[in-house]
Amino acid sequence: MSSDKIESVLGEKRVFPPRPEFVKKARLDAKKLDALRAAADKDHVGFWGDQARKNIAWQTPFTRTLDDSKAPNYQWFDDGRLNASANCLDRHLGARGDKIAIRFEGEKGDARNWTYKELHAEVCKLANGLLSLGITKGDRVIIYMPMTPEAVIAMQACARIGAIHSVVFGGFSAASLKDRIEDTGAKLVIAADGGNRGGNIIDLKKATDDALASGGKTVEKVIVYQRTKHSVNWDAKRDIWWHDLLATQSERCDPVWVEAEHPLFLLYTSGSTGKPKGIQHSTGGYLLGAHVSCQWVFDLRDDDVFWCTADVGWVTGHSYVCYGPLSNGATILMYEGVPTIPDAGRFWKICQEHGVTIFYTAPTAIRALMKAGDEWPAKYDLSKLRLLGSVGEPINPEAWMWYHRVIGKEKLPIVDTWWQTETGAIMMSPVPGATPTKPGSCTQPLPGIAAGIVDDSGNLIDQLDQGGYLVISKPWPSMLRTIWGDNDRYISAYWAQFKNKYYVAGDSAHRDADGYYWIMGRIDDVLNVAGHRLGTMEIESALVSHPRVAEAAVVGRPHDVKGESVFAFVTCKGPRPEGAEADALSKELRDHVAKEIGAIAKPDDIRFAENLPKTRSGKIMRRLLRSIAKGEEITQDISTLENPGIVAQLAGKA
Ligand code: 6R9
Repeated sequence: MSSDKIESVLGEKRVFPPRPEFVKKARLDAKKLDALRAAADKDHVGFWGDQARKNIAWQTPFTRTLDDSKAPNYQWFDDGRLNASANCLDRHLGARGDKIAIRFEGEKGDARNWTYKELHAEVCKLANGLLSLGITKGDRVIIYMPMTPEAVIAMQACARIGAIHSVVFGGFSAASLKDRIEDTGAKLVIAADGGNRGGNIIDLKKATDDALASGGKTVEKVIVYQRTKHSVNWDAKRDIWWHDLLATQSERCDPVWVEAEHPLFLLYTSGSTGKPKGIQHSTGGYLLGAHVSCQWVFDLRDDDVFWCTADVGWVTGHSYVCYGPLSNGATILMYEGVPTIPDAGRFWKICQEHGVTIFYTAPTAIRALMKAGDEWPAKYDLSKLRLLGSVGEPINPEAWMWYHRVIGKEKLPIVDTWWQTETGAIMMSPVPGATPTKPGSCTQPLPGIAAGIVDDSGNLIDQLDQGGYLVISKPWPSMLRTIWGDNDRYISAYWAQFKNKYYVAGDSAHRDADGYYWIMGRIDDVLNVAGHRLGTMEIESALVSHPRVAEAAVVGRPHDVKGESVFAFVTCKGPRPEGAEADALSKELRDHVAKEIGAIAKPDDIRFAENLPKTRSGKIMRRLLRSIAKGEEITQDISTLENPGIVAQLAGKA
């Protein structure tokens, strides 16, 4: 975290109280929110038990709310049974069967709506198709799809039969896909031929073929949804067209009732060490978190059109495209492509044409749209919007104010929501009818979320404006249950630092005089590039797997749109490349990282040096590299460096 960033948010004094027009109709006003908080403070477990009974349709009601006997492997509602897909679909068929569940628009402008009845029928057909291929409860299924309704249908179909889905973001490479297939031991991949993005076809089928050619031997079948209709290779023994499979299936498929703790999905995310971790979420607790946070944070109501722009490959797409809004019977909008096709007005045009009322996106998108100019939103009627949201990284006050002024016309509440893949649902956020907002602060924890800030020794910090580790001190229903196949890593990554007393989020934060939280960013070696989490180690290993690379160190560099960009320092086997050779190798290494991980991880800058700056004990001095990447004058003490002469070379001055 740079000191100038801390300065800029500490200096932020503007406060925006909820507007009376909003409060009047809001699900929660300050009084109701206080009552929820008081109930949770009085009886944390009882509070969540009540919420679970009130909000979730149980096939078998639970009698035990929290089992903490194996802490920190907490279990919630564990003797209850339910089905996530029945909660998202079947329970709306009576009152909302003909209501639109999904409004879809493709990048090329094609559009289609799905009612709850239609969505239910399609999910049942696919679920029956999965059963016909021998997929049953507990089997893992990889989903590798573009942002079309079929991605949601695939997730719901897995949930319906108790199969555990793991969605892999379509921007990840074949190599990343293969790693995830192997770690989950998936039997089946549901892919598409391709998706439309940025005017190009993303060839998902080819990536799937490549992944399976190099490994992933547990996969028996690949279901291919035909989207782009480009020609693809076909393995008749393994591949099945989605439309062929569904053609003969019944529109009825009874949900498989699963225990509340049955894993609903695995989702891979980057940590500070090693390969991405398979975050395991439960069915009951997860669904409860996604469900109630939609009501509390988004004030979600029956006549809303809710657009969360996240891809279903990220947790935000799981909780706020798929499970949260659908379990509430809302209408969601899904858009396949990028915000700039055919021009920078696309998002605003979609808002106008589909009557979007709630818009939830990431600061990186807000900054990009802000940069494109105020004339784009000015062209469209945004008067249906009533609530704006932000997620994925700290939103800088400048971007917040633009969002407020230009999109919100100084009237709409903005909810800056802090949470993580691991937390399953929003943890801290303003409640729009109750919480005054401050640009750059995610304000306060939601009811039933016990957040705190601790120092290096694990003592809670009460003083204001003193930064520390952001922790959660009580279990909550939508928390991750473990890391798939590696419970030791679950404990060491999230709990061990303070002797299993706190969940350690990996972010630093401080609190102001009103008890508002200000997230300062990651304290581990995780970068946040355009809202995507990337481990520096992952990118370093990708670089080192190239034959010319001897050693690599990756750091983040502040970037005005992406938040952070990837900056790599590389030493080569043989002489240090210079001039045209260095340029050619840079390009090759960037492509290599795209192949190993995905285009989102490509370094923006690569600098070659004969050596990396190391302490005498052999540790790479990342702090120094971060300063160099920023182009700062080096004022740090480099006397402990083994090779001080290297600094000029790293800085590009020798
Ligand atoms: C939901 C999601 C989690 C990390 C998290 C933090 C950063 C997310 C934020 C935020 C400040 C916010 N983050 N929301 N930082 N303010 N409103 O993004 O999950 O991809 O797992 O990333 O993102 O650093 O630790 P995930």
